[in-house]
Amino acid sequence: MTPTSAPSLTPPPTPTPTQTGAPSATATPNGEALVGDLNEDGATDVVDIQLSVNVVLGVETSSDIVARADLNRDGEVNILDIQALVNIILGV
Ligand SMILES: [Ca+2]
Ligand SMILES: [Ca+2]
Repeated sequence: MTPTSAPSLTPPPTPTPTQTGAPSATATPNGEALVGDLNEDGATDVVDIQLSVNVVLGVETSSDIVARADLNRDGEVNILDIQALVNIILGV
């Protein structure tokens, strides 16, 4: 009962994680969402401006609406986003 070969402790080949697929930050789940359509009623209009104002004032706290209200995607909703929304509605 003498072992002829010592157990080899060679580690298994380590898989190198190659995450080459960069996540696209601008991708929307469905391409139907209108930019600035905060209440998702299919139109970007004065109602959405009101919602945007409410978000800035802290009255509207729905996470979905707050996320959509950040039109320039800088992480906060402020007058710049309202201005961008107005420009969209005016077609500027
Ligand atoms: Ca709307
Ligand atoms: Ca913003």
